[in-house]
Amino acid sequence: MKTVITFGTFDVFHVGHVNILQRASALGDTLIVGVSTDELNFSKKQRYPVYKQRDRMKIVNGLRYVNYCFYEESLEKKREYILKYDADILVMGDDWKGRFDEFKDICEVVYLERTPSVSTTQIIEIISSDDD
Ligand code: C2G
Repeated sequence: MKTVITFGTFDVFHVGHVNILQRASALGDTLIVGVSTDELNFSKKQRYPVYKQRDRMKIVNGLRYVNYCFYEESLEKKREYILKYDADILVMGDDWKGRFDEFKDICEVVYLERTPSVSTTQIIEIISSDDD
């Protein structure tokens, strides 16, 4: 039995998010997802997500590919989370390529190709430009 773990904000949930979760789940038997907290996001991007963490978690948790979700409270805790959930494979989109190679001593690290032409930032820009 293989456990896969992945992390993300999953704000303004879109097809790129579904694709990576679907492909991550296909690599193992159980998919565990760390959903970034609102505070973690603020510290990373200097803005709060559009959707609050509770709603982002509910959306991700509602997908049939996802077995379990938890809040990712700090980027520095990745090793702790991987060990806690006994993950065999860490999956991230290739925008993070190389950034998590340090965990290769405790699990397999796989970077999957991002879905082209869709991003939360781009959706926010389209919606806000419609308001003008
Ligand atoms: N993603 C993708 N294709 C897109 C957009 C996103 O494959 N068009 C992937 C990203 O590569 C990531 C996941 O979807 O693996 C979640 O993306 P984000 O919500 O943007 O996550 P991010 O803010 O990068 O948070 O600890 C790491 C962070 O929590 C990751």
